[in-house]
Amino acid sequence: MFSNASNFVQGVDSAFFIITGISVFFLVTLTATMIFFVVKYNKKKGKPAIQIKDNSLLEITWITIPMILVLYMFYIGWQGFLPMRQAPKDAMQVKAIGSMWKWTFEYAGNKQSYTLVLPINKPVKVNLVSTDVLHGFFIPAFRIKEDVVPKKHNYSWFIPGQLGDFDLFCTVYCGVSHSYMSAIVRIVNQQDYDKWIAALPVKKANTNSGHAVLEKNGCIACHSLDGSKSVGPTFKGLSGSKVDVTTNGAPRKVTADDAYIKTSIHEPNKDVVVGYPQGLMKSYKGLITDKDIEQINEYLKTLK
Ligand code: HEC
Ligand SMILES: [Cu+2]
Repeated sequence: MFSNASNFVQGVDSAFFIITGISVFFLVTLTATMIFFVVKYNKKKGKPAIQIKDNSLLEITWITIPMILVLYMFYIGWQGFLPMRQAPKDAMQVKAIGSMWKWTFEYAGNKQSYTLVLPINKPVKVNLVSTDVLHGFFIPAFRIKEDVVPKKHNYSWFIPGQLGDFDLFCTVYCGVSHSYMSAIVRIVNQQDYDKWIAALPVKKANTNSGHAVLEKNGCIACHSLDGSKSVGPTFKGLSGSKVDVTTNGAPRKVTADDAYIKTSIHEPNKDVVVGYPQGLMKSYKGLITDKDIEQINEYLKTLK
């Protein structure tokens, strides 16, 4: 249907090239005229300078022409932009969740993926959700860029027009590992898509309330539950274990009991786990209730 990677490529590119063309035209002609005048009316040639007053025709011209040009630039930009905010009602719906520092995509039927796989030539509406801070949903090849704002429902939509893998980036500096916050958008045939989505496992709902607290507060973005090393130490086996920490610059060993975990949440920089940087985790004091911390502790005890 389209020879472009998405239905927005043409509108964005023509606005870009026309505005660049007008800018280059003025840069070249104004610079050339300036150089020409500097030479032609050079003081050394002995022509005296004269004062020119009021020239209505000239003034009207230099107001009208730039105004038309600027309005024209606005018009073509607006034309490229308008369709981006009018998602078709029958578009397929996907949720893109931005969190420090990864993208997660949720499909109908509670299926979840870290690659955004989509069928070609089918309109898709991507609902943008952030679990923590401001992120930016950017697919350069599709000419799509939209803010992902916490507590606000934003969206983007497009029709993929080319098979293949495309880059998706976060454009908003969202913390230390912002540069790792990228994902792949994979455009496939309808049959391949149907096969892929059928094989994608349904996300098991974890009904544990402690787990819900960790998820709601974005802790899982930095702490894994399965033993793998992430931005912060894993939660697996943490409860009751011996942890090497640095307190006020001095190394010591502590037991990860309920009190230690509470302190780690309230004052993460007090006991810094060896091998991890200080200052990465913010204090959750006043953000998480004592009751929630109790639930976290109960849950961590189950992660053996
Ligand atoms: C931005 C990443 C990040 C987020 C989000 C984060 N943490 Fe951390 N956390 C760290 C890092 C890095 C450390 C290790 C350095 C330190 O001790 O300060 C750590 C240490 C800890 C420790 C001590 C772990 C150990 O092995 O001794 C606990 C407990 C903890 N975090 C709980 C939480 C909880 C609960 C949340 C959510 C409310 C959370 N963290 C959110 C990065 C994060
Ligand atoms: Cu981000």
